[in-house]
Amino acid sequence: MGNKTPPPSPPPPPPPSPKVLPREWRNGPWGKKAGDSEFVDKYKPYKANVELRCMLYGPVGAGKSSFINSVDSALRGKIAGRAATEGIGGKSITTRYKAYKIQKGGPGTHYPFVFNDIMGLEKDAGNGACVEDIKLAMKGHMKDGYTFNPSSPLSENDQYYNRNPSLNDRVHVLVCIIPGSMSGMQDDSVRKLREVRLAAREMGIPEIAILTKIDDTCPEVRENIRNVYKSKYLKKKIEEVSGVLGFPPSCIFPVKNYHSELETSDDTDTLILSALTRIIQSGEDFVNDL
Ligand SMILES: Nc1nc2c(ncn2[C@@H]2O[C@H](COP(=O)(O)OP(=O)(O)O)[C@@H](O)[C@H]2O)c(=O)[nH]1
Ligand SMILES: [Mg+2]
Repeated sequence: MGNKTPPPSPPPPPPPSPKVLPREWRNGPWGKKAGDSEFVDKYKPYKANVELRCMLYGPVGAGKSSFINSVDSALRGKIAGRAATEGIGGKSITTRYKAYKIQKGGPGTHYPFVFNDIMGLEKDAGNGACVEDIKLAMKGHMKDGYTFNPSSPLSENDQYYNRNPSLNDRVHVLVCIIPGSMSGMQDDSVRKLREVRLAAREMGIPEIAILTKIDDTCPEVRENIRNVYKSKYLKKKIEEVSGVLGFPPSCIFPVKNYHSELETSDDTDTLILSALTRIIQSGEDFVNDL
C-alpha cells in the first residue's frame, strides 16, 4: 500500500573536466555565422579597383593552404580542395607567389579579396622565402607567378618585379598562420616571423594571427569545438603566442581548418568566418587610411 518506491533520481551531472573552464574566457562567436557570412557576401571595397590583398605567412605545414580551402569551404558550403596542402616532410610545396580568389555565385565571379600564399618558413634558415622577398611582396613589387629562390631575393631586373605597384598590388593585411603546436617552432622561425611582423608594422599593414590545428593539439576541442574558448590549454597557448610573437591576444583567432572532413559544419564555419570578417575589416581600414 504505502510501499511506493521513490522515483529514481536523475544521475548527477558529470564533474567538469579539469582541462575545461566552466565559462568561456573570451566570448566565442557562436550564433554569429549568419551575420558574418552576410558581411562577407555584401563586402565591397570602398575604394574602386581595389581587391583586398591578404598575405598568409607562417611555418611550413602550419595550415596556410588549408586556411584558404577552409574559407572557400565555409563560404560556399562545400569542402574545397583547391590550394594544394602539404603531405609529409618539412618542405614547402608552395614555391610560387600565387593569388587565390574565391568564386562567388556563378563561374567567373569572385569575392573582392585575394589570398596570397607565400612559400613557408622552413626549418633550416637556407630554405623558404627570404624576409627581403616578403617585404617586396608586401610593397607590391612581386608579380603573381614568381618562383621563390631561397638563396636570393627578387631583383629589380626580374620580369616578375613590378616597378610601379598600385594600391591594388600592395598587401593590405598580413595573416600569420601559427600551428597550435607552436612550441615545436625553432628559434629561427620565430626570428623570421618577428622580422616580417616588424616590417609589416613599419609599413602600417595590420596583422592578425590564426592559430590552427586546435583540434590536433587539444583533445577537448577535438571532442567539441565549442570548447575552444574554455580550454585551459588553448588559453595558455594564445598567451604564449602573444608573448613570443608579440600579437595582442585579441588579434589571435583560433581556427580549425577543414582537413579531412567531407562536409562543412556550422561551428567550424563560425570560427573561420569570424576570423575572415576581422581580416576584411582590418584590411579595409588600412586601404581607406592610405
Ligand atoms: N588536424 C588538423 N590538421 C590540419 C589543420 N590545418 C591543416 N592541417 C593539416 O596540416 C597539414 C599541412 O597543412 P597545409 O595547409 O598544407 O600547410 P601550409 O604548408 O601552411 O600550406 C595538412 O596535412 C593539413 O591537412 C587543422 O586545423 N587541423
Ligand atoms: Mg601551402
